[in-house]
Amino acid sequence: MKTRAAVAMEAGKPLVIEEVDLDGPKAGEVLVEIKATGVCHTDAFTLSGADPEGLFPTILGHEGAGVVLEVGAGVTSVQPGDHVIPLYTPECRQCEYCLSGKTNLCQAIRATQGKGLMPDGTSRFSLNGRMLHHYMGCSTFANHTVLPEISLAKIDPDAPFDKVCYVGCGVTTGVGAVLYTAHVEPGANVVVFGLGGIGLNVIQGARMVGADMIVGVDINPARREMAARFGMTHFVNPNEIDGDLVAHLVELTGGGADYSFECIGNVNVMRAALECCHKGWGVSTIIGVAGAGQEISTRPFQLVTGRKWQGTAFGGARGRTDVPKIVDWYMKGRIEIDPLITHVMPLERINDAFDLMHEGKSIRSVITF
Ligand code: NAD
Ligand code: AHE
Ligand code: ZN
Repeated sequence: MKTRAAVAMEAGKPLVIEEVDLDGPKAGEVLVEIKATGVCHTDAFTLSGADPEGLFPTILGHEGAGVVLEVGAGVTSVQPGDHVIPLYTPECRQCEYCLSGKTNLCQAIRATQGKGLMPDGTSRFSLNGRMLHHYMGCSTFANHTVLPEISLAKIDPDAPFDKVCYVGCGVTTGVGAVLYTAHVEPGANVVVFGLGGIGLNVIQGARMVGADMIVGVDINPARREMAARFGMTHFVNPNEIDGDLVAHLVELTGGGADYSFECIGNVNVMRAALECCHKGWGVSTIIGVAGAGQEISTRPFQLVTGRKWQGTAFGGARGRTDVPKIVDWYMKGRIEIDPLITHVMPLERINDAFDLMHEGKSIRSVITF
């Protein structure tokens, strides 16, 4: 079939809207009509050329929601008409990783996914006879896409696509990092670096579990109002304080953060996020994705004296199990999504969504088909 897609022909260039060719689902695969997709900073990161796994030409996008149109042979867990969220972290429930109960990082199809291919090693997308790569196993910047069955979470059919697409990455990553990775407890002091599409969801996760002090750190003063609405109790703009940021945060939190989260992808900020943690027990969680060749560093003494450094992908959420629950939390009003979606636009304007992100004017832009 033909479908409309925003194609990334090469790194650093605007996306191009094209009628692309899409082959139907093979065994174990599912054809999904994408109804809406968010634009995450990770899409911009890969488009920039900084992603070691970035492959071109490709159809980016990994934060979508849509409807199952057709299933391939052997597919049993979804059927045409089901409403679904594509999962860049699948959940096969059979691999060593899934069965460990220790991680959400299902590895069943990770190798081919990282090569921009379906599990059989081929692509379903092409343009004028030239193969287009899939992206993060999702490619939601296309009106139709094909995914493995294990990469789909079936959700409440009443959930609005243009809101819950955000559960496909940002909401789950932020809220999940608090709940499933850091296990923040009531009364804890939390410091969140970067108050964008991910950090604001960390803030609402921290509020949800009953954190006491929730400190937000951002160089964009415009983030303050939204963060306060989502539960931030104190705002710190690194450009507006006297002296050292880490010392300022340690003093503000009365000895250091119980939990900190880096939601930017800046390795210098990652160090500050670790070092502002409380001696003896503070835990810092890296969410931000840093470019090729970048490395983190600190004095090992920071760890010797009891701080812990960890990271999280997709908030530690097990996609097929946890994503439907997070959609239900939204439907019951336990989490908010609507105010974070600051811009909605058609596919033809997708490059504006990237511009708004880079200019710090949007929190989440959503593309509707
Ligand atoms: P975003 O652009 O919406 O937000 C980034 C925020 O960081 C902005 O508010 C910006 O003003 C702020 N910022 C930039 N430099 C700063 C600095 N030096 N100090 C303080 N604040 C600063 O991006 P996003 O969509 O929220 O994504 C954030 C990061 O998380 C990206 O690196 C993205 O790739 C990554 N990410 C990771 C996962 C995961 O599973 N680990 C999932 C989604 C996104
Ligand atoms: N491909 C990059 C890393 C990108 C990355 O870390 N991706 C996160 C999700 S970001 C979503 O917005 C992730 O899930 N990582 C785990 C994984 O298996 O990819 C690189 O550095 O090579
Ligand atoms: Zn993302």
